[in-house]
Amino acid sequence: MNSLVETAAVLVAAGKGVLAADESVATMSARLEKAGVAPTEENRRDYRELLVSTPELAAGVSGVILCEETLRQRLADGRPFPAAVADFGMLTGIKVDTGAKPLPGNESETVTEGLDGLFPRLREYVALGARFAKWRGVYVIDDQCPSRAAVHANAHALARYASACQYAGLVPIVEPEVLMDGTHSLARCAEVTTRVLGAVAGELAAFGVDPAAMVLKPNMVVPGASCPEQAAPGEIAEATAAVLRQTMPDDLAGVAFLSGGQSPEQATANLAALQEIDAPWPLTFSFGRALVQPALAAWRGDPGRVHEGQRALSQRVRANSAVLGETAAVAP
Ligand code: 5MM
Repeated sequence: MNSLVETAAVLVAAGKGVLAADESVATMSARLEKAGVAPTEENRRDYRELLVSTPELAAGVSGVILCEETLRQRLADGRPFPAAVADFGMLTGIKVDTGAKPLPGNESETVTEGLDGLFPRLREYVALGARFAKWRGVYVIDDQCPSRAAVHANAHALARYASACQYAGLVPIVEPEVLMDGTHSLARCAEVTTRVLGAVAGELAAFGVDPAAMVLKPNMVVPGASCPEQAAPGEIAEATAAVLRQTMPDDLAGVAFLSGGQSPEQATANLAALQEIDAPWPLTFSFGRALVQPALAAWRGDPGRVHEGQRALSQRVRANSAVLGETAAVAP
């Protein structure tokens, strides 16, 4: 087995998922401000230190995705974040896109940028200790969207990114996110997610990306957040698995779902229902908000409340890890 295939298998090992702590500086600053914390570089660092140093985090987390700012920061004890994450028994990931930007001609939609100069950046991230990477394409659902242009442009970028990662020695997490915003039905989300994942799979194949050395990070197939008819976890799991089976190759290393704005409890319930589905790949989590929101709310920037923040993160990680079954002894 080559090392990228092994690393991808570690990321989706039984009982474990990925912690997405890679909010860009702008997003993280906004979330800190909302929680009443000054949006300074030091506070962003303190918050990420709280997360990665949570006791026993590695029991349920295989890898932590960081943004570039955190990748270059140090813990209070002087260790660079990638070295500390490795010491804690996890792999370091790095968000390498530079954000979803308006798509000229289709301004209500976005294309994710960051391909210019990507390969040398990836080589540098490897030197800094990263073992995997992440790139997120974003798709909106309404009567007109997503357009063919948005579906094609984002699939193309995701595939170029994933190919560059594998050449640079990083496992790519490929994240096409169909947003939950809107009144659309479960069936409409399934139809759009099928189009999006089908296009992504086609571009990945065209660029020669090895499915066994990558992890897909899709949305679960859910009704729009404002749809009057919501769905039970069993329906969501069935719809999600049907879309994945229709679009993804059997030799994909694994699927690690984003939470997409679901409450922490909803995301866990849906992940649990997905475990009941017969699928050729491990199905795990790569949640951001559904893991860290309770931690941020408990910490509130108070150095005296670090343990409360870590306890809140620990609870969410354990809840999700528990639905995944036995933890396998796979070394990072
Ligand atoms: C943690 O947030 C990630 C970075 O977002 P921005 O670039 O917008 O700051 C984001 O890609 C995240 O990993 C995914 O959206 C999944 O997070 P959720 O909260 O949907 O599980």
